[in-house]
Amino acid sequence: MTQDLDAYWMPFTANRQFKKSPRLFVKASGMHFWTDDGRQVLDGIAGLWCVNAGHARPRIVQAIAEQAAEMDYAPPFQMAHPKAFALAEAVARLTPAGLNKVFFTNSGSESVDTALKMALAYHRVRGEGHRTRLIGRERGYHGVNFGGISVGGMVANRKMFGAMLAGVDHIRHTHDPARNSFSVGQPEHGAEFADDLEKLCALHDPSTIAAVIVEPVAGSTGVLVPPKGYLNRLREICDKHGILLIFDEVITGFGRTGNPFAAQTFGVTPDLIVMAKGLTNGCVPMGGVAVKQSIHDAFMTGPEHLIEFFHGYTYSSHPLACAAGLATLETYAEDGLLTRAQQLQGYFAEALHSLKGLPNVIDIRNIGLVGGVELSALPGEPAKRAFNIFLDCYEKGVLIRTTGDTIALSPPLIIEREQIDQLVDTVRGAIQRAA
Ligand code: PXG
Repeated sequence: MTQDLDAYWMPFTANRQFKKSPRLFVKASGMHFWTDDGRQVLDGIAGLWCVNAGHARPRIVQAIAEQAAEMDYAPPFQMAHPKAFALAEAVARLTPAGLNKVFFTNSGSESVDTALKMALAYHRVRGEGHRTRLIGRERGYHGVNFGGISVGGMVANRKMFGAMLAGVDHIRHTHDPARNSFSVGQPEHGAEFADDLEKLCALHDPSTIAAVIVEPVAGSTGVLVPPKGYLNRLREICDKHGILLIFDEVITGFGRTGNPFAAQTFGVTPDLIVMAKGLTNGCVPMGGVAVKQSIHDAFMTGPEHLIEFFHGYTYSSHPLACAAGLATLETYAEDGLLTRAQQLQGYFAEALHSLKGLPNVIDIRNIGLVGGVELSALPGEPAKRAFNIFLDCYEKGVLIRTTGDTIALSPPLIIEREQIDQLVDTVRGAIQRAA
């Protein structure tokens, strides 16, 4: 290792540990990465929950290359290019009926802040500017911008950064190991956690609340699958009180739970869907927000030459991202990837739950092609046992992700059964060695 690692301040990384023993990928194809010393590593987390069609898909690679040569950039304000409209149409065909307007950003974090701003502005343009409160959930992850960490519920992501947005409150998370541990698929117990929203309505008065944002399946805080009936109950309470419901589908979008969006898997339609990651198969940074027609239309008043929504990014609907997005959605359609998790989830669940009974395994959670294996922490050293398992798996040629003492698995949706076996068997060995 001759390269100087000094200048790069790495995101969400233990920088000093990493630089002592770096882990570098230099190539990726299909289900695999290759390290700088030539080892093949099975990708158990789709890059970072984003490479849903697997790596280096030729159609996507070619679309990006051609677009870069044809038109590298076009301004997105007061100008546009054809692929932006085409991608919005293609996305709107995948979202639940009614969510047919799409705004583009460059990341999940930007999409979250965009959705929150849309919600506030929507109420205001309708003469309900008193609806200013935003409600998130404990253990929620909505990216790292100020809006997202304000409604988010990951303590480490918040505590260093001051007072956050004013007027934000949180409902409880749904993790209830006493009643639900080792649930296969959706847990039985906990729909009543949604009633926290009623309590907040009683406390603040519903007329002050603009929106509620939740991940249908909480990803970053350890794969928390919604209890049966929970999301339906949230929807009912929002409807009753005129509150917008936002699903953050940055992780669950584009096939992870067996449908294009988790909204379809769980049969609950939000008012706004936040997306990113799988939108471009992780190839070019891009995010988006899909909204109901009625939300969009509420802005379309006033003189026609005036801007209706004062928001956007220099790289909103970037040509390379749109080209990648279109090729990605074509690839998903061609390979049937957005519903492939339905065929594999039984096999995946069985493999994952075979880890029950191993030392220190205290819970296993799954839905579609996402799984979480929770371990008891080493005494006095939270997150260390899982991190050791992560390093061990990496040495054995498998990339997993850990958050706290939970192992998260979310492989590319092209994964084959033998690769599920390899993934789970490698995790099994590492858990045994970490005991
Ligand atoms: N919302 C959700 C639900 C996410 O999972 C974001 C927003 C932010 O997206 P950007 O593109 O701004 O990073 C995310 C991101 C992990 C992990 O290990 C997950 C994410 C990011 C980093 C790590 O669980 N998801």
